[in-house]
This record gives sequence, structure tokens and C-alpha cells, in this order.
Amino acid sequence: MTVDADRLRADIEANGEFGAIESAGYGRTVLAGSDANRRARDRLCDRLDDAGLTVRVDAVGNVLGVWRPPSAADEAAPVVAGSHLDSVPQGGIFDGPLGVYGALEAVRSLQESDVEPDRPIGVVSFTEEEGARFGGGMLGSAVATGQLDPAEALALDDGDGVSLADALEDIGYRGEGVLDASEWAAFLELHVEQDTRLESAGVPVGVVTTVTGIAQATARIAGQANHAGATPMDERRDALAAASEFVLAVEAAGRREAETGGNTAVATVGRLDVRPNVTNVVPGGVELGVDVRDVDRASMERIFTALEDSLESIEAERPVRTALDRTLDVDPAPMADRCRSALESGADAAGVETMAMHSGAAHDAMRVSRVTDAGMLFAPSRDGISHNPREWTDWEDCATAARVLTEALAELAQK
Ligand code: HGY
Ligand code: MN
Ligand code: MN
Repeated sequence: MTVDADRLRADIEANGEFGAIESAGYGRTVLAGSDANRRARDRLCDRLDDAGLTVRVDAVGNVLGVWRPPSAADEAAPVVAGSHLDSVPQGGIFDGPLGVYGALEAVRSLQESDVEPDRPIGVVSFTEEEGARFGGGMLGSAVATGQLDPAEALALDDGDGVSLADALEDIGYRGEGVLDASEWAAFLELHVEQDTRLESAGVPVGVVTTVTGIAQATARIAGQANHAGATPMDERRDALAAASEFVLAVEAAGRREAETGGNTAVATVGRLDVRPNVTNVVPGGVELGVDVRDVDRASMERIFTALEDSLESIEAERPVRTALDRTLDVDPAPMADRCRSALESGADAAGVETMAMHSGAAHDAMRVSRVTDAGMLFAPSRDGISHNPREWTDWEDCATAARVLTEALAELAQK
């Protein structure tokens, strides 16, 4: 089966204009509920409508378009594919949109083929996958799979006093009811790999085995702000010096697990808020954002134990108080065999080589995998770069992966 590579490219390029930033590469900042997000959503809904899909927006802004071919039995559950349109600040144009518009291109290609699906086929765009504005992450898919209460999601605040409810209201995407992914026969997500394995192997498509578990936490270190000049070194309660020891302990714990396991464990401090954050004041307080992942739950727990031990010894050695509170905790998610084999046979049908791999990034598919069969496929990332304007996937690779997605959807849409 063929896809229209130019049409897919045009969709991704046009979507990349929303929230575009001046940068080397093709950067965009599209936070959930922003005006750029509204424009991206509007365009998607127009394109879904152009393709004859019935479009629905749910209470947390998830967008679902459904194609009901004449060949589909009325009561047949749909097969759905998709991803997200929001981005991290200064992210790239492929992380998310390749999956949403790749799914739409698959539907359009099936409509133009002689395939007669037994099932409806859906295209979904989940709200706030990145968690860059309202925190957590994979929010829309968590609501669509019963893992997050919609009212709780809508009440989440962006730190500037704006709730998700208000933000969605402002852009006209606070819909009715919630999507229920457990009603879907299967779900597939096309995504950029965000690593270098496909590029190094010269293989165009990755079929995901397991999506890594992810746990995030906020560490707080309380010392005492004081005069940087008049406070002798032995009288300080320096929160940032203490935090620096903790940052290195996070890195060491991640390295230890990576070296003793299958190099799939990672541990990061990606956020550091220093107060009052001025040069002539000994820092009184620090808040750190911690991100721990692995495909093995026990390994994640060993890392957290090491972090708790580190904070305990910091408190023993320094006049500071510490706390560590988890803010997100999602188990590793094995992908469904049925979806993996549909992707592999789809690749065979498309004459495309694949390689099996885990996903080091978290994705909506991990939420959906709790309630129905879910699968993922990757397209290569140039130099493995992502969450960066230099994120890039060649247009030919986008089209190749979309062809495999199309074949796999056709297979899953047969009874
Ligand atoms: O953080 C992640 O893994 C994803 O990009 N939200
Ligand atoms: Mn991302
Ligand atoms: Mn993503």
C-alpha cells in the first residue's frame, strides 16, 4: 500500500508553523491550552473533517476522528492510531505530530485503496502528553483510560493560576464526556525514536517491545538564606551545596542500574529552582525535578531507595532538611503481541526492514496498553536528538513508517 508522502510532509510542516520559534532547526513551543495549541487543533479538526471523519472533542480536549467505511459492521469496535500535538518548550516538529498526522495519512491511504475494513478506524490526538504546562504527563490518555479523573485533570493548575479547564475553555476545546480507550479494538502509535539505534543500524522502522516505566518526583532541600559575604563558611546552611550532592547521587544511581542492567535505566535532575537565586545570598531553599525510568520496575525502586539514602546522609552531614515526593508513577508497559505482529507483518507487506527495541521515552501508548491492545512503531531520529529544535526525521523515513502503520491498521481492522 502507498501513502502520499508529500501530503504527510505538508501536514507536519504546516503544523510546525504553530508556535514556531527562531532557532537553528525547526523549533516549536506548543503548550496545552495555548493559542498555538488552538491553531494546531483547529487545523487537525479541519483535516479530519476534509477526510470525512466524524470529529469529537472530549472534556479534557482529546480529539478523536473516526472513519466508518461502508464495509465496517455497525457494532464493530474501532482500531485507533494517534499521538499528541503539544510540545515541550522549544521542542521539535515531529515528536507527537508524526503520530497524529501519520495516522490521518494512513486513513486517507486506506480510503484511496481497495481495502474494505471490517472495523471503523480512528485518529486521536491526546491532550498534554508532555506535561510541560500542567505537569504529570500523558494527561489526556490517562483520562481516556480511567487512570486520571477528568475533574482532577481539569483542576490542574499551570503555576500561573490558570487551570486546564480555563485554558481549554479559552481555546474552545473543553468538550463533553471522556473518550474511553477500552472500547477500542487496538491502538497504534507512530513516534520518532528520540535515540540513535535505528540510525546506527540503518534500519527505517523500530517495533517497540516495552515502553519504559517513568516515575517523577520533587526533591526539596531547606537550609537558610544568609549573607554571602558576612556568613563564615562553618556557619552556613547552604541548600544549593547540599542539592549539588543530591544531583550527583541521582546520576550515580542511574549509572549503577544502567551498568548492572540492560542499559535501559536512566535517572535525571532536569529542573532546579534555587531561592532566592541571587549571587550575594547563600541559597536558602532548592526544589529539584527528578525523573527516573526503566523497563524493569524493581530497578526503578532501587534507584529511589538510593535517592532516599542520599537525602538521609545529606541531612546527617549538613544542617538542612530534605523531602522527596513522587508526582508521577507509571509502570513499564509491554506492547501487545497482536500489535507487534501486525506491525511486523505490515512491514513485511511494505518491504520494510524493522528492529525490535524498547522505548526510553514515555508515550500515550503506555496508558492505552492498560485497557486494550497497544503497539508502537518508531521512525529514526537524526543524531538521536529530540525535545530540541534540531529534532529531525527524513521525510522519506516519515513516509516509510506511515506505510507500515497503514498496513498494520489494515490488518488490525479486519475482524
Ligand atoms: O518525557 C517523555 O518521555 C515524553 O516525551 N513525554
Ligand atoms: Mn516528548
Ligand atoms: Mn511524544
